[in-house]
Amino acid sequence: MTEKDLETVILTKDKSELKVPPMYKILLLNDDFTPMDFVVEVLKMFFSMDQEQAVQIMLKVHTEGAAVCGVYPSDIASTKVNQVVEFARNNQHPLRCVMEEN
Ligand code: TYC
Repeated sequence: MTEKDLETVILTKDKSELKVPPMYKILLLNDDFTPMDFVVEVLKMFFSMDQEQAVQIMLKVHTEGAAVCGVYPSDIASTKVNQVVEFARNNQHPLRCVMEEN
């Protein structure tokens, strides 16, 4: 048996590797111009909601000013925000979508 065989290898993880990644809420914000049906389609397309859920969240935004439509890690959240805003602008709607740390 060599000395190497007797060595005890201790694997440690850096503290940063153990932390859960920060999560971000995505919020839709109300405006006076984006059609309700368009917002419902956005919620179904980008946040995998069914018709009923999407209508509920859209109405919450419409009456309260904003609502959370999902919670994701940073890179997924920023990709979704960009996709939603690009889709809205391509359809000439001023819909606002933002992310904030949970
Ligand atoms: N307030 C808009 C209207 O009356 C509807 C709307 C809902 C707009 C949600 C944006 O994020 C929004 N047509």
